[in-house]
Amino acid sequence: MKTYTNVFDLGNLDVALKEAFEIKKNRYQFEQLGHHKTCLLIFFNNSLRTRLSTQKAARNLGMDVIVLDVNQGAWKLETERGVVMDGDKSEHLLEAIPVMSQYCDMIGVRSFARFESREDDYTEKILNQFIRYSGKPVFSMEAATGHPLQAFADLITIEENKRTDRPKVVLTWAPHPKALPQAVPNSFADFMNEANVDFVITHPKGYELDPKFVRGARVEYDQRKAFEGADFIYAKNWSCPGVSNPADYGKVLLKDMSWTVDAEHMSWTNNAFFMHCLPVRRNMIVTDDVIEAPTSLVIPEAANREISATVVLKRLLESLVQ
Ligand code: AN0
Ligand code: CP
Repeated sequence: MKTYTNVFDLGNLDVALKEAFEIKKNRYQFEQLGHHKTCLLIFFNNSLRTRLSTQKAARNLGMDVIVLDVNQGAWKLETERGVVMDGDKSEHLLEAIPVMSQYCDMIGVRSFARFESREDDYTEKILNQFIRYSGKPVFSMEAATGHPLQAFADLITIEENKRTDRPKVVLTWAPHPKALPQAVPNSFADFMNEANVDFVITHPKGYELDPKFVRGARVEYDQRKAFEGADFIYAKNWSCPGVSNPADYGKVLLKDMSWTVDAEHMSWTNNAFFMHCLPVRRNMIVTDDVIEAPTSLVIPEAANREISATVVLKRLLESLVQ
């Protein structure tokens, strides 16, 4: 595996899950693999879980880790080619990427959607420049349109907790005061569409996700109908993906609090587990009682971020020695 940006990079998901459970039994069993290798993690945006779990994963594999917060201490980076750089940006990404790649063997990139241009975000302009100009294995730590390390951890968590062979998994939109990316729901849909689950997406009209990720999934606009019989509720806010109206891309179209996941919502389900990638705004996305209930999986999900990252970084390391 040379890059990790979506579910298809993992190949067979059953094999990937098996590898994840083997690693979970002993997460240090491949610590020789990363000896004298360096993993560089580049953050254009904030992070708690990704920052910690990916460093832990790299160390499980015996790698050294360098973390760079681009906005704290590095030169301000220009990302557009052709710009006369007479403003506040001192360095261009086109030099910064090959320079950074001199000091490492693989690169993780966190670069959220900027909401300036739907096309730039949906063509993954920043992430693809890293893939093209670094000459090193590159993995997404949440880029503009996907968060595959999160979605893989979510799949592991569902596999560990499912009570039937083919559980019903519901991705539900929930309200949030700020415009958030579509990366998490996109990748969750990307993975659930390839997993052995009955997958349903529910959201208000106007919040349709990109067809590239929805594929054949059932979309149910009635949240109550969607929740009926659910085994897993996966809540997330996302801003308008601009599928039917590109002018609305990245906008908050509504903050309808009737979509907040509360005990009544959960009573419509098959005693479902509650999931969220975190960070979560309580009593916007989910009420205190639901996130604190024994059926809440938010902490095991976060714990599985170390496991998904260990599998992915191990496979990238293996690509170096081939
Ligand atoms: C980010 C998002 O919604 O994509 C990160 C989630 C892992 N969330 C926030 O910025 C609050
Ligand atoms: N879930 C997740 O990726 O969290 P962070 O933004 O804190 O890394």
